[in-house]
Amino acid sequence: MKKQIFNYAKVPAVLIAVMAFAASCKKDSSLTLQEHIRPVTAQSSPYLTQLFDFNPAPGQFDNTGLADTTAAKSILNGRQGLVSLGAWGGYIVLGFDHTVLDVAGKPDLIIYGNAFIGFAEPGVVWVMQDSNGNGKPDDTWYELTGSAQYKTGYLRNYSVTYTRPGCDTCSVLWKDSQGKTGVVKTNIFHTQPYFPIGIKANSYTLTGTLLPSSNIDNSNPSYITSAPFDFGYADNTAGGDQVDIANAIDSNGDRVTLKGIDFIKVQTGIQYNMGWLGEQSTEVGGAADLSQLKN
Ligand SMILES: [Ca+2]
Ligand SMILES: [Ca+2]
Ligand SMILES: [Ca+2]
Repeated sequence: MKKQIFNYAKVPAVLIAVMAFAASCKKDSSLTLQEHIRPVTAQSSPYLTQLFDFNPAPGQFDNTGLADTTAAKSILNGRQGLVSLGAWGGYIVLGFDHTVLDVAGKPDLIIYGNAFIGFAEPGVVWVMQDSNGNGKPDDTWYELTGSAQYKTGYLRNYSVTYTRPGCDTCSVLWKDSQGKTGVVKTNIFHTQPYFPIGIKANSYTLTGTLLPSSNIDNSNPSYITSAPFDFGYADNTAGGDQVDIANAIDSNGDRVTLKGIDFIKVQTGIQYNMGWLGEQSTEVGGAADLSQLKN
């Protein structure tokens, strides 16, 4: 007997259209119910619109106009500003006015910084869905993995405690969760306190992911250079860094699937003293939803 093969060419076009519409309705309703997707509207901005938290690590720009709340707000609604996050672990938490969807096979976000050739200061990018739909970043952070994940010196669930120094111009001592100690070294170019004046306790602890410092070349101490990672980090390459929501991982390093995200956190990823250039410190100049960005 001749085997029957379903031939789409014989199905009326109108029936195919009805089938496609039914499939898309089913998909859309499941997104809305399960993911609290906030759709793009005519008023939506491609850029960040909300600042939720700014918690810098000590650094040479702390307590200056490059690392205060005004600087943190300057990166909203476009690309006019810049904020410095200080040494390892300093971070900023920001939000969009809509859910940034994961477009399959494409990067979804661009994070602007001030990196240039030979001077990357890579920051780890974290993303969060507003799973409980309350408009606040009180859900689960997922790291966006990049090319450093499997390199020696990469560490998740890492933390550093910074201690208030004995004088305003003294270097800031740190101790990490591995028992290692060091200083965020003060320099002659920036003579204000490096320990954030907003911190009232005598020490504070930051937690996140440590990136390896293996791309840093200190063979010429008068000009230490920092080459970028291949992909996946903020303040890594000139012109901004594109990252993909599909690269989200959980605290075990396993991939997770997110339909979209509402909040991002950028966090300085490397602990390193760059000599007269000061500490490695990620700068953020804003971010945008690539699918909404007009050329
Ligand atoms: Ca994507
Ligand atoms: Ca929430
Ligand atoms: Ca920088």
